[in-house]
Amino acid sequence: MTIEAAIKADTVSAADHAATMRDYLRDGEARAYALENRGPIRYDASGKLHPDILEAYWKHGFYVFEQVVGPDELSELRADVDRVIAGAPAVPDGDVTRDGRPVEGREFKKTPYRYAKPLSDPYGGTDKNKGRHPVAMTGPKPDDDAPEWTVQLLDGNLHLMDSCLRLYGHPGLMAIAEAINGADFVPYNEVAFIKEPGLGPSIAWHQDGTTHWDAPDWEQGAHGFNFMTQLYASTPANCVWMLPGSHKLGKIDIKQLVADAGSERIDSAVPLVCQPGDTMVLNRQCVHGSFANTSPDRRVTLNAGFFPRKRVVGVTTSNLTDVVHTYTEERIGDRCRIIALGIDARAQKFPEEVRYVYQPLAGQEDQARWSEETRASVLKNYNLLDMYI
Ligand SMILES: O=C(O)CCC(=O)C(=O)O
Repeated sequence: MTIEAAIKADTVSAADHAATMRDYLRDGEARAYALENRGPIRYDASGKLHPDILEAYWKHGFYVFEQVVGPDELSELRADVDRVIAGAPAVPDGDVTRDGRPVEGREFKKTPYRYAKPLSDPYGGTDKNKGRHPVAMTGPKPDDDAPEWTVQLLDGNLHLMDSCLRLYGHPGLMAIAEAINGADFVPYNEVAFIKEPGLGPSIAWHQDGTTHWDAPDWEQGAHGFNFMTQLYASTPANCVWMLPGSHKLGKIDIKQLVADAGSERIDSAVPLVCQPGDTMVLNRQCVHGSFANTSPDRRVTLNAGFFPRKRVVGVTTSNLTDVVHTYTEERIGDRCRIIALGIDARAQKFPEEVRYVYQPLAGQEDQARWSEETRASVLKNYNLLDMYI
């Protein structure tokens, strides 16, 4: 059987999948580095994000900010992620961890853990996630010693991991959010994508955003963006891929892209290659996705999304589990307090940094001090107020 036939029959081995991807990965990486949309966070004379960066972001739909996270902070983030994964049930809804301890995270109303079968595609070709993943990716056969389930996502980074709350309030990242979405930017959600070597599932090609595609004032930034901070190297084989410029094109026929390419390796896409400690910004309207991780390298990506406030106020919509919400001023205000809490948590740990002033809550800093009291009263279960557009 040829590799392509085996892929169709879903009997391809992990090794053969990796071999089939090789040329596509190499060519895509060269295209990615040719785009000239990466470098450290830079500001103009007035302290705002440098306009050249914004221009490159809006042109391509993503930008890689290099070395946002230094070595000590990176170690803390990695240790926190490892601690949370070690406390996860060995199987979905199980009572014990992989090493037989009682599971952790039960104090949170929303389960922190999402699972997938190793190397599978949990969403492609299904109506999950509001049907936004129209085509299934190849699900290679994992090695015989693979576990039955792998943790693919952590939900609620900020109440699970103090290091993530501190990263959230990073002044450079806040300045980027302001430059892209306006000074009154509002949060989306914070999740961690986990792609273990030989286990990490695909996230089939999709565009995020569900509410504003047909709006008369739809534009390239209508559904906001995600920060994606990389705790390990984000390589062509394990990383998110995207189609440059696709955030400007409205809803795209992904089935057609795959048909044109003759495989899931769609033409002209680029891998979002990053070093550990880099944070990239990805426009949620871009076509993007990731392949089954048949590489030997782990990827852990901390997502934190933000929207322009005007795109959220008064919107009635359902979240990914189909519960309907209206984003009132009060609800948005409550969710935005987490931004202020993150800024304060960061300022306490890194007093030498210039703390970011979040304009909608300027002057109210005393009402969002980070403490054990606000951990319980403000942060815990904050993600029940996540907003989805
Ligand atoms: O990290 C990944 O593999 C997928 C991320 C993604 O699709 C998203 O954040 O929308």
